[in-house]
Amino acid sequence: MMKCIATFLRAAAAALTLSLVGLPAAMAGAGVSVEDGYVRAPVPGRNVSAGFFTLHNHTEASVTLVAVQADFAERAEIHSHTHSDGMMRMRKEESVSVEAGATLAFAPGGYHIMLFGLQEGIGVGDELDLTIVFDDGESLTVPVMVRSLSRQSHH
Ligand SMILES: [Cu+2]
Repeated sequence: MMKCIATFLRAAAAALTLSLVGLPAAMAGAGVSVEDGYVRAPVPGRNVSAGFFTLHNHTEASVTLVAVQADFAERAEIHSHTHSDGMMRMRKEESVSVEAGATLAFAPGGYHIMLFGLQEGIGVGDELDLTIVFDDGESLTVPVMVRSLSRQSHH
Protein backbone atom coordinates (compact mmCIF):
# COMPACT_ATOMS: atom_id res chain seq x y z
CA MET A 1 0.00 0.00 0.00
CA MET A 2 2.79 2.44 0.96
CA LYS A 3 4.59 1.49 -2.21
CA CYS A 4 1.50 2.40 -4.26
CA ILE A 5 1.29 5.80 -2.63
CA ALA A 6 5.00 6.41 -3.16
CA THR A 7 4.67 5.48 -6.83
CA PHE A 8 1.67 7.71 -7.21
CA LEU A 9 3.47 10.63 -5.56
CA ARG A 10 6.50 10.13 -7.78
CA ALA A 11 4.27 10.17 -10.86
CA ALA A 12 2.48 13.26 -9.62
CA ALA A 13 5.79 15.00 -8.96
CA ALA A 14 7.01 14.09 -12.44
CA ALA A 15 3.81 15.47 -13.96
CA LEU A 16 4.21 18.65 -11.97
CA THR A 17 7.81 19.06 -13.08
CA LEU A 18 6.81 18.56 -16.71
CA SER A 19 4.02 21.10 -16.47
CA LEU A 20 6.47 23.70 -15.17
CA VAL A 21 9.00 23.30 -17.95
CA GLY A 22 6.84 25.22 -20.39
CA LEU A 23 6.51 28.23 -18.14
CA PRO A 24 8.73 31.24 -18.88
CA ALA A 25 9.89 31.60 -15.28
CA ALA A 26 9.50 28.51 -13.15
CA MET A 27 8.31 29.61 -9.72
CA ALA A 28 11.33 31.54 -8.55
CA GLY A 29 10.61 31.31 -4.84
CA ALA A 30 10.38 27.52 -4.86
CA GLY A 31 13.59 26.82 -6.75
CA VAL A 32 15.82 29.35 -5.10
CA SER A 33 17.80 28.98 -1.91
CA VAL A 34 19.59 31.62 0.08
CA GLU A 35 22.53 31.08 2.42
CA ASP A 36 24.69 33.08 4.76
CA GLY A 37 22.36 36.06 5.12
CA TYR A 38 23.64 38.83 7.35
CA VAL A 39 23.27 42.51 8.08
CA ARG A 40 26.10 44.72 9.25
CA ALA A 41 25.48 46.12 12.69
CA PRO A 42 24.91 49.84 12.18
CA VAL A 43 27.62 52.27 13.21
CA PRO A 44 26.49 53.87 16.50
CA GLY A 45 24.37 56.92 15.81
CA ARG A 46 23.54 55.89 12.26
CA ASN A 47 20.43 54.10 11.03
CA VAL A 48 21.71 52.98 7.65
CA SER A 49 23.30 49.62 6.96
CA ALA A 50 23.64 46.91 4.35
CA GLY A 51 22.54 43.32 4.04
CA PHE A 52 24.23 40.44 2.21
CA PHE A 53 23.47 36.86 1.21
CA THR A 54 24.30 34.21 -1.36
CA LEU A 55 21.50 33.19 -3.70
CA HIS A 56 21.43 29.89 -5.57
CA ASN A 57 19.08 29.50 -8.53
CA HIS A 58 18.26 25.80 -8.84
CA THR A 59 15.63 26.33 -11.53
CA GLU A 60 15.89 25.80 -15.27
CA ALA A 61 15.23 29.47 -15.94
CA SER A 62 16.75 32.73 -14.86
CA VAL A 63 15.15 34.41 -11.85
CA THR A 64 14.94 38.13 -11.33
CA LEU A 65 14.93 39.93 -7.99
CA VAL A 66 12.87 43.09 -8.14
CA ALA A 67 12.62 44.14 -4.50
CA VAL A 68 13.60 43.34 -0.96
CA GLN A 69 11.45 43.99 2.08
CA ALA A 70 12.66 44.36 5.65
CA ASP A 71 10.22 45.03 8.47
CA PHE A 72 13.13 46.25 10.63
CA ALA A 73 13.88 49.14 8.27
CA GLU A 74 11.88 51.92 6.65
CA ARG A 75 13.24 51.13 3.19
CA ALA A 76 15.32 48.44 1.53
CA GLU A 77 16.91 48.85 -1.91
CA ILE A 78 18.97 46.60 -4.17
CA HIS A 79 22.31 48.33 -4.78
CA SER A 80 25.42 47.63 -6.77
CA HIS A 81 28.88 49.13 -6.54
CA THR A 82 30.54 50.63 -9.58
CA HIS A 83 33.95 52.14 -10.04
CA SER A 84 34.14 55.41 -11.93
CA ASP A 85 37.03 57.88 -11.99
CA GLY A 86 38.71 55.92 -9.22
CA MET A 87 35.68 56.37 -7.00
CA MET A 88 33.48 53.66 -5.62
CA ARG A 89 29.86 54.55 -6.09
CA MET A 90 26.64 52.85 -5.14
CA ARG A 91 23.81 52.58 -7.56
CA LYS A 92 20.22 51.53 -7.02
CA GLU A 93 19.23 48.58 -9.22
CA GLU A 94 15.63 48.07 -10.27
CA SER A 95 16.26 44.37 -10.73
CA VAL A 96 18.99 41.75 -10.63
CA SER A 97 18.83 38.53 -12.65
CA VAL A 98 20.45 35.23 -11.75
CA GLU A 99 20.91 32.77 -14.61
CA ALA A 100 19.58 29.20 -14.49
CA GLY A 101 21.76 27.11 -12.20
CA ALA A 102 23.87 30.10 -11.18
CA THR A 103 24.87 31.49 -7.81
CA LEU A 104 25.04 35.19 -7.06
CA ALA A 105 26.73 36.55 -3.97
CA PHE A 106 25.58 39.81 -2.47
CA ALA A 107 28.82 40.80 -0.79
CA PRO A 108 30.76 43.89 0.34
CA GLY A 109 32.03 45.78 -2.71
CA GLY A 110 29.36 44.29 -4.96
CA TYR A 111 25.62 43.82 -4.88
CA HIS A 112 24.10 44.54 -1.50
CA ILE A 113 20.80 45.37 0.12
CA MET A 114 20.81 48.96 1.33
CA LEU A 115 18.76 49.42 4.46
CA PHE A 116 17.51 52.88 5.40
CA GLY A 117 15.81 53.92 8.62
CA LEU A 118 16.84 50.92 10.68
CA GLN A 119 14.88 50.33 13.84
CA GLU A 120 16.70 51.41 16.96
CA GLY A 121 18.34 48.81 19.12
CA ILE A 122 19.44 46.43 16.39
CA GLY A 123 22.68 44.84 17.55
CA VAL A 124 25.16 42.07 16.92
CA GLY A 125 23.64 38.61 17.25
CA ASP A 126 20.07 39.67 16.43
CA GLU A 127 18.26 37.46 13.94
CA LEU A 128 16.09 39.35 11.47
CA ASP A 129 14.04 38.45 8.42
CA LEU A 130 14.56 39.71 4.90
CA THR A 131 12.00 39.04 2.16
CA ILE A 132 13.23 38.78 -1.42
CA VAL A 133 10.60 39.49 -4.09
CA PHE A 134 10.89 38.09 -7.61
CA ASP A 135 9.41 39.42 -10.83
CA ASP A 136 6.86 36.58 -10.98
CA GLY A 137 5.38 37.73 -7.69
CA GLU A 138 6.94 34.89 -5.69
CA SER A 139 8.83 35.85 -2.58
CA LEU A 140 11.25 34.19 -0.22
CA THR A 141 11.82 35.16 3.40
CA VAL A 142 15.28 34.38 4.73
CA PRO A 143 16.97 34.83 8.10
CA VAL A 144 19.76 37.39 8.38
CA MET A 145 22.10 37.63 11.37
CA VAL A 146 23.40 40.95 12.56
CA ARG A 147 27.21 40.85 12.49
CA SER A 148 29.72 43.41 13.67
CA LEU A 149 31.27 45.70 11.11
CA SER A 150 34.84 45.00 12.22
CA ARG A 151 34.58 41.31 11.41
CA GLN A 152 33.59 42.07 7.80
CA SER A 153 36.08 44.74 6.96
CA HIS A 154 39.84 44.58 6.65
CA HIS A 155 40.13 48.34 6.54
CU1 LIG B 1 24.22 50.84 -1.10
